[in-house]
Amino acid sequence: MARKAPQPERADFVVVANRLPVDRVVLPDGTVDWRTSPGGLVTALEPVMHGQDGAWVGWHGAPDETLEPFTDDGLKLVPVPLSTQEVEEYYEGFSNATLWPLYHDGVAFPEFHREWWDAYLTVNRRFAEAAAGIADDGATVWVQDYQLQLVPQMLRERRPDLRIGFFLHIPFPPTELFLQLPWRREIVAGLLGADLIGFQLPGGAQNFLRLARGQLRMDTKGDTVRLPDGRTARARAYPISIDARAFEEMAGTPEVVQRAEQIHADLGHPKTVFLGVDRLDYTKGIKQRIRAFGELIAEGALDPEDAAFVQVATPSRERVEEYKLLRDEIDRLVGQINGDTGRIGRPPITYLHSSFPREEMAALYTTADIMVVTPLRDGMNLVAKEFVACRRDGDGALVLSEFAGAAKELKQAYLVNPYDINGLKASMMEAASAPEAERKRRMRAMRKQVFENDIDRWADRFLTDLKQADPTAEADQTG
Ligand code: ADQ
Repeated sequence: MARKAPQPERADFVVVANRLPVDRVVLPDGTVDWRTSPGGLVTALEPVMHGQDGAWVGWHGAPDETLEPFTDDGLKLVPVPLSTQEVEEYYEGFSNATLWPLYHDGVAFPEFHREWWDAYLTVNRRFAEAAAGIADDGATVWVQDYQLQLVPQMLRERRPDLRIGFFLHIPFPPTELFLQLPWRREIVAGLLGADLIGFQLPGGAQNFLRLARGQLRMDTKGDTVRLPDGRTARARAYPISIDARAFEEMAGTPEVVQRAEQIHADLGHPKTVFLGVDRLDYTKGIKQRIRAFGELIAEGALDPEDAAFVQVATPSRERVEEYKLLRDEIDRLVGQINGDTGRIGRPPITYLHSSFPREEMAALYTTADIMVVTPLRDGMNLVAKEFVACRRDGDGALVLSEFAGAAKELKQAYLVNPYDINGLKASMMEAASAPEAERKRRMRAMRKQVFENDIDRWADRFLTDLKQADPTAEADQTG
């Protein structure tokens, strides 16, 4: 159980993210406790956070509630309060109905509302103040993701002594799209408050540098922006990854191996199991892949006796309109395909709208013959890497969208354009009929990539560069 202490001291290393890495749980006796939510970022930063005085600034997940900072398992946690209206306007509104669709190539229509922007400003300021309050003299602060793009500048104004890094987990869009944003200059200036701005891919960094030049008339040279106050900021790519060894180990435990066999038996031992795993999000191309599979069944290219598709979709952002619509559309599509082509005890698609423990995910990855990852646009896509890490048998094929950041690394996947349904169908069939030696050759290369470039390497590369970004740096932030 977590140990707690009141009011934490100041910290040398501070992470600022929309959410704290803990979830509140109510114990059987009614007392409230906090449990670390399992996520790649928390795992990656744990050694850094515990190796020195680490703190994490973020919302604790419940609106209209102000909590005092507390310590959980040696980690200082600084909860930032959000009102119900701020959750609607800053989080569901500006973050998830303006920035999220705009940054994902406009695959849904971004909405622009001035009140949402005002809330984004207010909440970013609150996060910056919380970070300024907990960071020790000369500390390193690492700000995460699209919800907090103004924090670097706001923090720099309050605390010029800090070394500030920023990492964007989602794509940074082409300038033509970004320029639609009425507050485009403010966002670029907000990010330029950081010493180092990290993107998933070099293309994102280049888009950003072009905007710094074009919108704010900054001097840039290579990946470096020279600011009027004499500072420099660098924009570079740091493709994120997973704790590959932890996934591999988990997949090898007797419980997971047995569970994988059970899932296969429950599906009726089909010859080919296709798998999709995503947050239920319109950027993930879930409809496209289900439609492709449905057509392959309807045309007789695949037989429901031999082939099954398992689609797991975690409920996500359920109060945002686009997500409600998407859920209905997928319900309808799956129902239609199963209704039209299924037989008793053999629905071609098993659709699960829920979240599962990591062990269950590892069992699913182990059961699958073909993992189908078809986002229309995705910063990276960790599911693809988790699948690869779990394949201790060196077998299994990955069908991967060329519009996922992961496609730049997992080049031996069956790369597809998810808008091209015929192409997607052809690639799914090619993967399903590939000889074992071919599948294993591809998987070997992908496993090498994922294991050599794991989450520790990602954090280490970013923090090493951040340390160099400030010539006055002394502290060792890499652990
Ligand atoms: P996401 O859009 O959430 O992340 P992704 O990278 O695939 O996408 O990560 C999803 C995570 O959720 C994975 O770890 C996966 O195992 C887990 N998950 C999915 N469905 C689940 C289920 N039903 N039950 C339990 N767990 C489930 C954003 C960006 C990505 C980027 C990451 C990290 O959109 O492009 O890769 O951040 O930077």
